[in-house]
Amino acid sequence: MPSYKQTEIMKQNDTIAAISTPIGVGGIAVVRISGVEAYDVAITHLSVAVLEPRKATYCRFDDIDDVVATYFAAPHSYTGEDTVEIACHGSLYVQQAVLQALTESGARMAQAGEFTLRAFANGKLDLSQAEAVADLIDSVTPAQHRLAMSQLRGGYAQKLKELRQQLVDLTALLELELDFSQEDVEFADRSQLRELLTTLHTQLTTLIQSFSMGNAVKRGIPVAIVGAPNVGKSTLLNALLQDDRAIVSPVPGTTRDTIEGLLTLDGITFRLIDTAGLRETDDSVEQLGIARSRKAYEDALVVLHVHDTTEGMEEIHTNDGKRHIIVLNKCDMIEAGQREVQACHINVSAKNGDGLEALRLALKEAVGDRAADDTLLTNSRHYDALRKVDEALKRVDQALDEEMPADLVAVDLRDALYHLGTITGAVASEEVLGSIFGRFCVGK
Ligand SMILES: Nc1nc2c(ncn2[C@@H]2O[C@H](COP(=O)(O)OP(=O)(O)OP(=O)(O)O)[C@@H](O)[C@H]2O)c(=O)[nH]1
Ligand SMILES: [Mg+2]
Repeated sequence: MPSYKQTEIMKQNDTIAAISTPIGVGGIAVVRISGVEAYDVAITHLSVAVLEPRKATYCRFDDIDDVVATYFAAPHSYTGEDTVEIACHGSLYVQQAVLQALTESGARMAQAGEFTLRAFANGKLDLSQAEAVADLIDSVTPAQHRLAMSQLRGGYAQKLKELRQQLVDLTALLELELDFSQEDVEFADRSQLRELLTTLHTQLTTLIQSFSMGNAVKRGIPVAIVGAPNVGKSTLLNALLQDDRAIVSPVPGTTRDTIEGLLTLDGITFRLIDTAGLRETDDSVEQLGIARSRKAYEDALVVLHVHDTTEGMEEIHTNDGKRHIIVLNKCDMIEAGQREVQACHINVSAKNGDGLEALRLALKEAVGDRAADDTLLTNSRHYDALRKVDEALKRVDQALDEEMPADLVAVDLRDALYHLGTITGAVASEEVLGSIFGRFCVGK
C-alpha cells in the first residue's frame, strides 16, 4: 500500500500518467495524464498543433496509433489540474507504448488512487466522496450503486452536512456564552443549547443505528432458508434464483454445506442462504453442516422457515429482531381447498413455481422502506467516527447536567466536531489517506 505523506499531497508540481481503463484488451483504452505539464507533454506526441479544452480531437499519437485526445483545462477536470485523456485502440502494446512515450517526456507513473487523491487535495471531492468513488467503481448490484451515489452526492452526503452545520451552530451558541462570561455576565439560559443537542443526538443515533441495515443492503440482505431435511429448501433456493445451484434429491440430508446466491428484487439485493436440514444425526459431516445452518440463522435478517405442507408445522414465537416468513412448500401435493391459509403463511410449490410471486413480495415487505432509505450508513470508518461524535456529545450532555462552565463544555464539542471532520477529511491523517486511496487501482 502506498503511503501518502502530507507533504506529498501538498507537493503536486509533477505530472502523472496511467492507463485508466482495466488491464486487458478492449475496443479502446484511455491513458490519462494530469498535472502542470500534462498539456505540454501530451501535445508533443500529437499530430495537431493545439487541443481546445473539452473538445475531442482525432489525431495521431507519434507513429503508434490514431487516437482521440481530450483536454480538460484546470480547474475544470476530475483532478482539478490540467488533464489530457488519450483514447487509443485497446491493444496491450498500444496502451503501453502511449504510456511509455508520455513518461519518457516528463510524466511519471501515477500511484494507485493518485488521480482521486489529487482531486481531494484540490478540493474537488471530500474524503467521504472519494470513498464513494471507490465504492461506485466496485459496485455490482443496484443497491451498491445506489448507496455509493448517495454517498457521492445524495441523501447521505446531505445528512453529514446537516450534522456538521448543527454542531457548528451549537458551538457558536456556546462561544457566545464564553464571550459573555469574559465580561463577567451571568448567562443562565441553556435551554436552547439543550434543545439543539437533543435534536442532533436523535439524528446521530438514527444514522449510527442504520449501519447494520446499510451493511446488509450493501452486501445483500442475508436471508436464511431453514427447516427440517427434505422439505424442499434447496428446491426453493433454485426456484428463487432460477438457477440449478444446489443439489436436490429425495434423500434427507442432501445439503451439507451452506449455499448462497444473490437475488435482486426491485433494486434490493438479497443474499439467499440454503442450509442443511436441522435434525439429530450421528453423521459428523452433517453435524458440521447443521452448525453452519445455525450460524446462517443467527446472521440472517430474514428467515424463511420451510415446511412440507403435507406434514404440518410448528408455530414460531421469537422476538429476535429478525423477520420470519413461514413457507408451506409442496402445496402441489394437496388440494387448493385444503391448504392452510393464514396471513403469515405462504403456500408455495418450489417444484412448479406456485406462490413464488407472493414469496418475493413478502421478502420485499420484510425489509420494506428501511432498505430503500438512501441515508443508510455503510462505511465502517464513518461508523467509528460517528460513534466518537456520539460519545463526545454524551459528555457534553453530562457537562450541561453538572452545570459545568462553558469552556469545559466547549472542549467536548470541539472533540465532536473533530471526529465529524475526519469523515469528510477536514482533518485527515496520513494513515487514513493511505488506506483510503490505497483501495483504488492505478489509473483511478
Ligand atoms: N411435489 C413436490 N416436491 C418437492 C417440492 N419441493 C421439493 N420437492 C422434492 O422434495 C425432495 C427434497 O427436496 P430438497 O430441495 O432436496 O429438500 P431440502 O430441504 O433441501 O433437503 P435437505 O437438503 O436434505 O435438508 C426432492 O425430491 C424434491 O424434488 C414441491 O414443491 N413439490
Ligand atoms: Mg437441501
